[in-house]
Amino acid sequence: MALQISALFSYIRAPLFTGPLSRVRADFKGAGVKFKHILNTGRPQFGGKPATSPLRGHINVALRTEKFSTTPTAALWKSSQGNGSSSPRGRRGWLGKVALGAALGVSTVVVVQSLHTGTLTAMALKINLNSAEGDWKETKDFLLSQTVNDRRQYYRTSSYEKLDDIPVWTPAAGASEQPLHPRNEKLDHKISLYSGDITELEIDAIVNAANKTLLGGGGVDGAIHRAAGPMLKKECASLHGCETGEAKITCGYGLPSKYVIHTVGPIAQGGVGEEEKRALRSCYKNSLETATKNAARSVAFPCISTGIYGYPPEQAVHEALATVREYLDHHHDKLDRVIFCVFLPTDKELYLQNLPLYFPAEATVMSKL
Ligand code: AR6
Repeated sequence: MALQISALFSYIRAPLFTGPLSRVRADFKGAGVKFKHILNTGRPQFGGKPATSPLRGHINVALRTEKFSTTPTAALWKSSQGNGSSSPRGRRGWLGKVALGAALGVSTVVVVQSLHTGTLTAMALKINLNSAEGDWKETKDFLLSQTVNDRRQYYRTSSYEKLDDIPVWTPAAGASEQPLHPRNEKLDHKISLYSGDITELEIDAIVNAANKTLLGGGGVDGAIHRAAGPMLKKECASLHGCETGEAKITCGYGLPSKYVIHTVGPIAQGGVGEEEKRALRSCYKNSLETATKNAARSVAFPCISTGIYGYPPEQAVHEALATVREYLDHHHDKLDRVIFCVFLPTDKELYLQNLPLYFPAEATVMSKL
């Protein structure tokens, strides 16, 4: 018992309902009703709503408030008493521990979750995603070994979007412009257009529009690093940078996304030539290849290079859509979903206009009558 209590003390530092575990999120999907109930304690919210202004490239994700000042220390608890909870004694033990947890300022959710198979006896690993201390490799191995459900307690974002809740884009028949690619029905249900903050997507991999250092920056890069926490920069530092058009993968750490694929878009402030076009296409292709090599089946892209790097978005959209289309034609069995994540209303419009050219609906047969 002494060990149990000391384990509890060393495990729990955060007061009741703070830290990432403060979020008790219940998604009830049944009878067509969905509740997303988030218990929060008034800690600063992680903004991330898409900008409504058409201003480009200077989305001040950096202004979004820093968050999660508490230190969540996670642990793996091992059961030593089998499933003692089914006996009356076990049930008393449970209740006692839940009460003890509450008295100690421990989230009841944590206690119940930790004790569901028996008594606390050991801490196998401490995870602190708010600190740069600690071994990123161990942290990564631990997080990647978790199920999505188990990983949720480590998210540092204030909310997350499940893959199943991200609508699939369906082409409307009768597009006014002639498609640039033939229809491929194997690609139905594989494309989404998501308007919002990429850091909130609970998918296999999100793509980061990074710079060659891979050590963070502004725009979407800054947002991803802030949301993932300092371990991401530690792993990035081990990668020794990335060339334009290349892609490298890391763990997502405090992000709902399992992986981050970092790619470096071309700087196009001096205009777009063949070299910039090729580099932008390489970003998309290499990111998709990196995803499939790592068995990531759902991938989200921001509009690479179209912010700080100045690539005209009305040109970039074609490179993005053409490359994804070509890749999916050859590898549709390796990917379940490719999500184009737009942050600006103007980008959403561009994608809505151009998606039917690359992912057309079945041709409508015109009646002769
Ligand atoms: N979620 C989704 N998209 C976003 C988000 C977000 N949270 N925040 C911005 N965007 P940019 P770049 C969109 O400037 O042009 C960094 O400093 C934004 O609206 O982030 O490739 C790097 O370190 C735009 O559509 O990336 C590099 O130095 C898109 O993300 C440099 O910027 C890309 O804009 C890279 O510049």
